[in-house]
Amino acid sequence: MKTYLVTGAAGFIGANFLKYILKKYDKDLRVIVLDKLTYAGNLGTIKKELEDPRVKFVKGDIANAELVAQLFSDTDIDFVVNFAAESHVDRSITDPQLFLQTNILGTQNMLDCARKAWMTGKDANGYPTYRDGKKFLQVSTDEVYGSLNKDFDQPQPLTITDERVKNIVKGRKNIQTYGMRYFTEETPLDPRSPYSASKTSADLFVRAYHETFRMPVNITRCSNNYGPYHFPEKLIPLIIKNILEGRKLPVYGKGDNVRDWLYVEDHAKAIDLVLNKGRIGEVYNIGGFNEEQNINIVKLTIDTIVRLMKECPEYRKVLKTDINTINYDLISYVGDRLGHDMRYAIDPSKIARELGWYPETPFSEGIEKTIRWYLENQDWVNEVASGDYQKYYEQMY
Ligand code: NAD
Ligand code: TDX
Repeated sequence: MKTYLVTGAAGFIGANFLKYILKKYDKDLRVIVLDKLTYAGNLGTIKKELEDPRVKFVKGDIANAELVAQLFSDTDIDFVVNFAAESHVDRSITDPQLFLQTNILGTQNMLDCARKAWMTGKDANGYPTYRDGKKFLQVSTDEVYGSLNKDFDQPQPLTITDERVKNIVKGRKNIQTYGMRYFTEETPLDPRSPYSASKTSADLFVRAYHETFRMPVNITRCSNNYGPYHFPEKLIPLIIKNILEGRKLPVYGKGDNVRDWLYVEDHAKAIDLVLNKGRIGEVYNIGGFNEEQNINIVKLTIDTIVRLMKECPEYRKVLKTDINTINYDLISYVGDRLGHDMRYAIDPSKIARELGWYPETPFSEGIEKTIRWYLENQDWVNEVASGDYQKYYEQMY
C-alpha cells in the first residue's frame, strides 16, 4: 500500500496521472490531491476520481507551510508528485511574480515539509536519514534547458545515435527532427522565460535538498504534453476550440518554432515508472519523438478535424461554424512571443535504457484521440472557458 500526495491534480497532466494510477493500482494505493484550484484547476476534470474512496481532495496552496505540514502529520505519505505550478509561458510574461511564488516557494515548501516528516535521525556524518520507500518527484520541463537551433527547414530522419532507443522506436514510422542537437540530462540549464526561470529554480532546490539533506528525490523533464483535459490557453486545445467556433487561429511569429509533442498518457506512465524504479537523485528526460513546427501542428489539426467531421457527421453538431469554412484561411500570423524559444527536442535515451520506457503514441494517432475527446467533451470545454478565460483571451488576441 502506497500513499501518494499529488499536487496540481485538478490540472491537465496531474489529472491524467491521477486517472492512470487509480486504474493501474486497483486497491493498493491512497491518494491525497492538493490543489489550489486556480484558473487552471477544475474539479470537473476529476469528478469521478473524487468519488473514489481511495482519494481525498484538499483545496490549498503548496506554499502554505502550515497546511502542508498538517497533511504530512495526518497521513504517512510515501510519494510526493509535485505537478502544481503556474504553467503558461505567456502568463509568465505578463505576471512573472506569481510564478516565483508558486513554482519556487511552493516547491521549496513541499520539499521542506517532506524532509521534516520523513526524517528519522542523522548518520555519522550528520546527514539526515529517512524512512524507507519515500520519494519526492518534481515534475519539471524541457524549457529549463533553454532553446535549441533549428538546423533544417524541413524535417530530417532522427539522428539520435543511441542504438537501444533506435531499436525501441523502430516500430514507429517517420520519426523526424529539425536539428542535430537534443536536450540530454547533461545539457546545461539555460532558462529564458520567467516561467522556465522559475521551474529551473525549483529544480535547483530539489537538487540542493538531495545534495545537502540527502532527500530521496527525482526530477523529470518532459516535452510539450497534449491530450484530454488540456486547458485551452495552450496551442493545441486553443486551436481545436477556435476551429470549432470558426475563429482565427493565432500563430506566433512565422510559425516555424519547433516543439516535441508527448501524449499525456505516455507521460503518466513514465512518471509512474520513475517514481517506482528511478534511481534516487537522478534526472530523467521524457520526450515524445514527435518534433514539429507549430504551423504544421495547426494545419494537421485542421485536416484531422475536417476528416473526422466527414467520417462522422454526428460530430458536426458541435460546430458553431459552417464546415466549408474550416480551412487554412483561418490561420492568422500574429506578433511573436517575447523571447520565443526556437526549438525544444528531448533525447529520452536514459529513461529508455534504464527503465524501458519509450513514447508509444505517434502524433497522428495522439492528435486524433485528442480531437475526438474535445468533440465529445464540449461541456468540459465550456465549463473551463467560462469566466476569466474570456477576459484572458480578449487581452491576448
Ligand atoms: P496546469 O496549469 O494545467 O495545472 C496546474 C494545476 O496546479 C492546476 O490544477 C492548479 O490549480 C494547480 N496549482 C497552481 N498553483 C497552485 C498552488 N500554489 N498550490 C496548489 N495547486 C496549484 O499545468 P499542467 O500543464 O498540468 O502542468 C503540470 C506540471 O507539468 C507543471 O509543473 C508544469 O510546469 C509541468 N510541465 C507541463 C508541460 C505541458 O506541456 N503542459 C510540459 C512540461 C512540464
Ligand atoms: O496561440 C498560440 N499560438 C502559438 O503560436 C499559443 C498559445 C502558442 N503558440 C506557440 C508558442 C509555442 O512555440 O505554440 C507553441 C506551444 O505553445 P504553448 O502551448 O503555450 O506551450 P509552450 O510555451 O511550448 O510550453 C508548454 O510546454 C512546456 C507548457 O505550457 C509548459 O508548461 C511546459 O513546460
